Amino acid sequence: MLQLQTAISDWSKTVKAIQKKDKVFKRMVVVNDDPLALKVETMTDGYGRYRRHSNRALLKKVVDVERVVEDLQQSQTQIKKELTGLEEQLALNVGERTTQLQNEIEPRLKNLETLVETLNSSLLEITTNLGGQEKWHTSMMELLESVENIETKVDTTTPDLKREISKLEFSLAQITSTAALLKEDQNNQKITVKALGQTLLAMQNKVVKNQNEISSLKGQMNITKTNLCQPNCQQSTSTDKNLTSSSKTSDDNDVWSSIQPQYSNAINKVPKDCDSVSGASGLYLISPDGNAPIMVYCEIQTKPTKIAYTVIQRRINGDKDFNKNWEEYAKGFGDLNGEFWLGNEAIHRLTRDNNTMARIDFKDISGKPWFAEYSEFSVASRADGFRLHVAGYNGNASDALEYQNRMQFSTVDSDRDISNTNCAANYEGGWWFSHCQHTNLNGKYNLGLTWFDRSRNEWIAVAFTEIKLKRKL
Ligand SMILES: [Ca+2]
Repeated sequence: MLQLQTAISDWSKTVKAIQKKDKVFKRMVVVNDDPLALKVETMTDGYGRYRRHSNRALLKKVVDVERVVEDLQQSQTQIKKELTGLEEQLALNVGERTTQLQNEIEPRLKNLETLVETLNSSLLEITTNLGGQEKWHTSMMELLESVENIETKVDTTTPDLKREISKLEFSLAQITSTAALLKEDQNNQKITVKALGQTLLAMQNKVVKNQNEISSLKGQMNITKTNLCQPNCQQSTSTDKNLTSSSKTSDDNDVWSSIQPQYSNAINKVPKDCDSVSGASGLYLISPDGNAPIMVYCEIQTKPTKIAYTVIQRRINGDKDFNKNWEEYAKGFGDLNGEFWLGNEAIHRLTRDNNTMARIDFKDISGKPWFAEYSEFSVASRADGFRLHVAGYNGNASDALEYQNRMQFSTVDSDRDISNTNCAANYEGGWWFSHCQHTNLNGKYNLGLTWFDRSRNEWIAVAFTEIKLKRKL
C-alpha cells in the first residue's frame, strides 16, 4: 500500500507539471477524476514535441501503476493464503487448548464433587450431633437437679458432720498425745538399755580387774608361804599349789556367780539382731552371741514385707577418712548415722555362725542404683586375719567380690594381700585385697570407689554404698 501511495503521489506531481505547460492536456487529465483512468484524448496546441515526451512519461507511469497493481494483487493473494493458514492454525490451537482445559477441569470438577459429598456427610453428622446435644442438655439438667438435691441434703447434715469432725479432732489430739508419750518412753528405754550396756561393760572390766587383783594376792600369799616354810615345807608344796589353784578358781567363781544372774538378765533384754527390734530404722543395741551388746544401725524395711538389715558400712560423701590402721578397723570408726565401718570384731560376731547373708547397695556417679547379694557372708576371727568368705552371688553388677574371696583383711599397717605392693596403702583404706581388687568400697572417696562389672567389662565408679547383713534363720 505504501508503494501504491508513492506511485500516486509521483503521478499527481507529474500531472500538475504538465498542466502548467498545456491547457489541453489539463482537460484530458480530469476525466473521471481517477488518475489511474487517465488517458490522452486530444493534442491541439503547438507543443507537439513536449506532448510526445509527456505522453511517453504518462505511459511509463501507467505501466508502473499496472505493475504495482499486479504486485498488490499478488500480495493480496499471498495474504489470503496466509490468512487461510492462520485460520486453520487458530482452529487447531483452539481445539488443543480446549482439550487441555477439559483435562484440567475434569479432575477439579471431580474434586469439587467429592468435597460437596464430604460437606454433605459433615452436615448430616452435625445434624445428628445436634440431636445428641439436645439429649446431653436434658441429662445435664437432670444432673443439676440431682446436685441441687444433694446440696440440700448436705446443708441439712452439715451440723451433724461438724460435730463428728470435732469429736474426731479431739480423739486425734488424744492419740497424738499418747503417741508422744509412747515415743518418749521408747527413747527413755533406749537410753536405759544403752546405759545398761555401758554398765555391763564396766562390770565386766571390774570383774577382770578383780580377777587380776586376786591373782596378784594369791601370788603374794604363795611367796609368803614359801618364805615361812623354808626349808621344811617342800613336801607340802604340791598340795599348796593344788590348794592355791583350787582356791583361786573358787574365788573367781564366787565373784562371777554373784553377778551372773544380773548380767544374764540384762543381756537377755537386748535383742539378738535387727530382726528382733521393734520400731523404725535407727540405732539399736543388739547382742548376737549373748556377750557385750553392740550399738548398730538397723535398716527396717516394711514394704512389701518386713526386712531388717544390720548396716556394717556406709559411704555417702567422703565425710569420714577411711585410711585407718588395723586396730581402728578392728574396733570400727565413723558415725553410725553417716559414714562408718562397724568394726571387724563386731562383723565377726555377727557372722561367726555362718548364718548370715549380705546385701550391698550402691549407686554410681550418675545416680544409677546397683546391688549385689551373697547368700553366704562371714568374716573370720582376728586370729585368722578377719578372712572373708562369700558365696551365692545374685545381683545386677557382676560378682566382683569373688576376686578377693578367702582373703585376709589388709590395712595400711598390716599388708596381708597377695600383691607385691601394699594395696591398702595404695588405695588409702582397709579392705579384703588380693591382687589388688575388683571392688574396693573402703578406698579414698575422691579417688573413686570401684566395682568391676565383668558382664560389660567396665568399672563402675561408686558414689554411694551400704553393706548390710541379715540373719537367714
Ligand atoms: Ca602386699
